[in-house]
Amino acid sequence: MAQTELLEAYRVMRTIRAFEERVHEELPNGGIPGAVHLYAGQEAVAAGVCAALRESDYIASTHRGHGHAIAKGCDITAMMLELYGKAGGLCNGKGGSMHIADFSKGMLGANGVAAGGAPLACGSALSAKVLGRDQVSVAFVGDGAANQGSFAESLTLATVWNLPVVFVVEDNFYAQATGTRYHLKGLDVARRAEAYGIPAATVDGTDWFAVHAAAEEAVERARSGGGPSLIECKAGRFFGHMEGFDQQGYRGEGEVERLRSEQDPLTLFTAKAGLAEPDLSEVDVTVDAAVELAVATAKAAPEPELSELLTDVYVSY
Ligand SMILES: Cc1ncc(C[n+]2csc(CCOP(=O)(O)OP(=O)(O)O)c2C)c(N)n1
Ligand SMILES: [Mg+2]
Repeated sequence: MAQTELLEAYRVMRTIRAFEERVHEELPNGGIPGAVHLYAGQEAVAAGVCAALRESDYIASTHRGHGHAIAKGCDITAMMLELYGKAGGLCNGKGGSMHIADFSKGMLGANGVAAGGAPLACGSALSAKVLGRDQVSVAFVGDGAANQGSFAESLTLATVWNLPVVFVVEDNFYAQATGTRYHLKGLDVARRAEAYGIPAATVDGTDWFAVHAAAEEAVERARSGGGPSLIECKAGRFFGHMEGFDQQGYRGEGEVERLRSEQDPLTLFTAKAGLAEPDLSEVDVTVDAAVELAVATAKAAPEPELSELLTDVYVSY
């Protein structure tokens, strides 16, 4: 694989990590309204999948959407402005963390509705099919969300309409505080794909190379008319379910420390990728500066104008 591609994968994952760690630091200080779910620990999934996509392809995200947005190319300053609810945010400060969207990058939105992205991705995939465009849609879905009826319905639609869609199930071992061995009986979601007659793979979600290889295959299948696929990626989250509201008493002792020391997607990536230390350091410096700038810009930015309160809505009052 080309060095430039590997360095770009590192830049994306490193950006997600720095963004999330910084948001975690900022949250107790106030200023970021609304619910925030952090993606640290799962970086290789967003980065590995989106590296297999074109800018014109679509993704539909989850409530834990910062990583997907960054990997699809959203501007991190505009994202940070959005988190702070400020003017100039990607959604004019009206969406916040859970509703970040940027159609110009094919990012159809984070989503407060568990499994809400799956039917949306079917919709964008159907539009691409009807219009004869070779765009692929990806739906990111959590392990808990995979139990939603809309996920099953989306798999049905995608199958019978042979849609160019890839369902990426992110098993981070919990749905809020409920472990997958309770709500999934410990079974892989990928096994359900057989019932729909679609190809599926279960991969280590901390391994960018494994995720990327599975994504390339599924995206190529979708783009060439081969229909939907399902990829299940297993990777634990480093933070609680939601910032400020999770004491994580359901975690095993030392679980998070173990994830950070043994299952860190960035460490695992650099150990395999063989990139030169100076190149990695240069990315680190650039990324950290960009995240600092994003936070400073967001803090200093004005609130949206009061006159904009009722714009960007479907009905007029
Ligand atoms: C339809 C719906 N039901 C319930 C909720 C409340 N809720 C928010 S996140 C969450 C758990 C989601 O778990 P999972 O899909 O595994 O995603 P993760 O938080 O682990 O990334 C639930 C039940 C919701 N947002 N939407
Ligand atoms: Mg989960």
